[in-house]
Amino acid sequence: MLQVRPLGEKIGAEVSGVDVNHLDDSDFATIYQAWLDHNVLVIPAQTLDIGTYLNYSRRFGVLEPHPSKSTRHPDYPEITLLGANKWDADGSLNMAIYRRGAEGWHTDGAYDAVPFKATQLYAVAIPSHGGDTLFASMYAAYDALPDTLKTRLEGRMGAFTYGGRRNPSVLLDEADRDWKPVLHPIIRTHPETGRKGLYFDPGKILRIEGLDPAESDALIDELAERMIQPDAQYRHQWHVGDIVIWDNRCSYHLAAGDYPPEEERIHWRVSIHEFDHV
Ligand SMILES: O=C(O)CCC(=O)C(=O)O
Ligand SMILES: [Fe+2]
Repeated sequence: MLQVRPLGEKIGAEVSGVDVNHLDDSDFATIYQAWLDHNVLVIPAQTLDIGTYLNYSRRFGVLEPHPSKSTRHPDYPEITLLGANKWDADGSLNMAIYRRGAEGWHTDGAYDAVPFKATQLYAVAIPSHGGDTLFASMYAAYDALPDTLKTRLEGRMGAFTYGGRRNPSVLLDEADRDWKPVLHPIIRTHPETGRKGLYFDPGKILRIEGLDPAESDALIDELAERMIQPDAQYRHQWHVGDIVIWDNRCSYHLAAGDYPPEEERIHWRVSIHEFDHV
């Protein structure tokens, strides 16, 4: 019997009693609603091959290959391999691969005109310790903003790009590094739940439109301090066979980036867009 158990007070839930290879529409609808309600959904102990994983992922939306071409699966471009090929030819640890997602709290896809709705990971190999993923709620970040800041941000757009104010990411091919900034409202209404969240990513935002550069930088620093609410976090400790899906429209996440590098930590990762994405 399918059961949904909340993991944190304001974020995270675990689904048990299912095999995602054999899910009828009604059970999938329960899973989808639980995901909307809890932002991050964990389904442990699943046995999948790439084909069945892709089929299950497509029930959430349209899969698109990640812009980082070098980390795509060679035969399945929609799959990004996390943690694969982390040793460079000279034997040194490639930090961009080992610490992917660990440089700061972020939301995936803010560099796209329409950010992808979800990211889903399936755990293929997990180290003996370390390597957790942390999640936090954008709804809670918005709710906790002082009213003066809510008013100041209402209607303001942020300009986002891959790599943000730092140098372009080394995970991109040279030819893909000239990224055109896109605009998103900083206070974003979730298209399915109708709830407001603080849509923000300190590593991808370039500026807040309409402010002078110093004011924009100061506000970005202030928002970075306000993203994470202690009572609206969930920390996932991985096991092989876990599927975890998060909603990039209402949550932030961070890879702990601290596992023993000589051990394997491999995930199959997919980016999931809205069904009407073109
Ligand atoms: O490896 C992880 O724990 C998460 C990495 C990440 O940020 C991502 O896949 O978007
Ligand atoms: Fe990420």
